[in-house]
Formats: sequence, C-alpha cells, structure tokens
Amino acid sequence: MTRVFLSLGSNIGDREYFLKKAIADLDSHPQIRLINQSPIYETEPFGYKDQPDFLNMVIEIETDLDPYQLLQVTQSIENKLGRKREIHWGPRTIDIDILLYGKRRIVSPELIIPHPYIKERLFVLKPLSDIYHGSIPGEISQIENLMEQLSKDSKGVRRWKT
Ligand code: PH2
Ligand code: MG
Ligand code: MG
Repeated sequence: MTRVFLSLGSNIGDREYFLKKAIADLDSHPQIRLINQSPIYETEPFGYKDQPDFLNMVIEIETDLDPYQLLQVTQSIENKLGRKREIHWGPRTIDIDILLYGKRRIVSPELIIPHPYIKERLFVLKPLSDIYHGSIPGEISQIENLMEQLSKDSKGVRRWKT
C-alpha cells in the first residue's frame, strides 16, 4: 500500500458536489481508501484568467494501484463527471491530479510525479500543507518553507467554508 496525495479542482456547476462525488467515487474503488482531506479553498483561476473561481482541495489516499493504474481511475472519474477537454487550462467540472505517490519520482509522457505544480501554485501547496508535513521528493525545501515563499501573495486563495 502506498500513500498518495491528490489535488482536486472544480469551477463549473455545483463545485462542492463535484469534489464530494469524486472523493466518494475514489473511496468506493476496492483498491483505494480515503485517509485524510484538507479544507476546501476558493481560488482565483491561475493561467487562463477568464473563467470562474475554483474550489480546490487535497486528499490523502492509500492504494495498491500503481501510478498508471491510478491515473486511469482518476481519468475515468473525470470523464464520468462530465469533464470535457476543450480549453487548455480552461473551466472543468472536476480535475484530479496526482501530486505525490509515496516517495516515487516519475517523469514520463503521461505522468510527472511529484506534480510540477506543487511548488508554484498556492492553490495546491496550501491545502497540501494542511495535511502533509514531509518533504517533496527531489526538493530540498520542506513543504513549510515552500509555503513561506509562496504565501506572500496569498490573497487568491481563501478558506471557503468549514
Ligand atoms: N487548474 C488549472 C488551471 N488553473 N486555477 C486554480 N485556481 N485552480 C485550479 O485547480 C486550476 C487553475 C489546470 O488544471
Ligand atoms: Mg490540474
Ligand atoms: Mg489534470
């Protein structure tokens, strides 16, 4: 069993419903168990700006799926929940990204782990730092130090509701 951290994001329709539904679908997979979840944050869109604000969160799961099998599961949940790949970085009902897969480092056409967003995007780093306190494989800085560097411009990431 490997501990894995996933980032979830939604900015279309009932955003909270899509987050909750994705978590329930993941947890109901026989080879995935939900361990922990961060609070939900409302975040300004990064990259392509002309789209609604996102809800973002991070969850911790335990799985014996390998990274590529897990990617297939996350993509099939995205597809089931109506994700359409139209605009690159554009609006989506649900986006599920694999942030950390144990201590593994992977660079392949399908998958880069640790996810390159972790240290650049506060909408990923903030919820991750709520439930993960270790180091990022391949990074010298602990997650808390990465947070300190990014959180100077923290206004685009707010606790949503409790
Ligand atoms: N996802 C993107 C592009 N921009 N911005 C925010 N705030 N949250 C996201 O999850 C997000 C984004 C592409 O995956
Ligand atoms: Mg993403
Ligand atoms: Mg994605």
